[in-house]
Amino acid sequence: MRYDCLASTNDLAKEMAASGASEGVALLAREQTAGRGRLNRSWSSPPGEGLYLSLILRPQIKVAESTVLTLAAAVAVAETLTLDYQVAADIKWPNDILAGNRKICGILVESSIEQDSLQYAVLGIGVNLKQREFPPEITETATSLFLESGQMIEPEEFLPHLLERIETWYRLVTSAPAAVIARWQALSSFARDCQVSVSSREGVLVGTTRGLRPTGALLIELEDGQLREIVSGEVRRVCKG
Ligand code: BT5
Repeated sequence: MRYDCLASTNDLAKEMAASGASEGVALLAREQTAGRGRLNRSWSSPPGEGLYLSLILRPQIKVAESTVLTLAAAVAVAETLTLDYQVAADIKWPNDILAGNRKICGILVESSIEQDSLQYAVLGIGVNLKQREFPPEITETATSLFLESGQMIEPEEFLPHLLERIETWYRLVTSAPAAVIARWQALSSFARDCQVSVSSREGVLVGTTRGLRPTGALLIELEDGQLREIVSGEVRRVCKG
């Protein structure tokens, strides 16, 4: 379903999912006036410049496995950029796609939980495609497909490539989650031996990444050798690992 302007494709997708919309419904907006990131941060969504997509999914997975869904989406976006558009993409745990060390895509998975399982998940993906410049607060940290490669790609042109790769990786979330984890680790320079700081509600941890757990949690080895599993938080590279 295509819309000219929505507040947030994720908001409408959640409403539709809650009223019974079936798996696979895709919402695309040319512009978002209240595009969202995690923790209600905003997602800059100027008209026609980026892809603003939400997919309604009904995966048969436990709540504890839902991080793998985010990782699968990140793999799909990174492969689309790298293999279909020759833009070297990196993945920062769990949900940022970077190009040239700047953010080119953000992913926001929002789920509705019933007992211990997911009733539905809305997979929201924002990809910067045609931007030549960004609002002041993100000029230093954001980039677009155009800025990285000189290619002016329309959202409608990018969409089928992305959907095909999402389909492939989404199937594996339930049938072979280990394959998703392995591919994510192969595509991310943050997966192993990378010195990072992780900020979360519990404070800031500094350590070295030691790969992902089967649930998608990030393993960090602290300076005293202790291993910690990170299930949510903001990861920053401390220096090149
Ligand atoms: C994300 O959150 O990266 C998830 C973004 C998901 C956006 C999609 S668009 C379709 C769907 N509908 C929605 O309403 N949302 C989804 P987070 O990790 O919290 O990062 C947010 C931060 O990224 C902001 O605080 C800014 O610093 C930065 N940012 C905002 N807009 C950006 C952009 N267009 N490009 C790069 N960085 C951006």
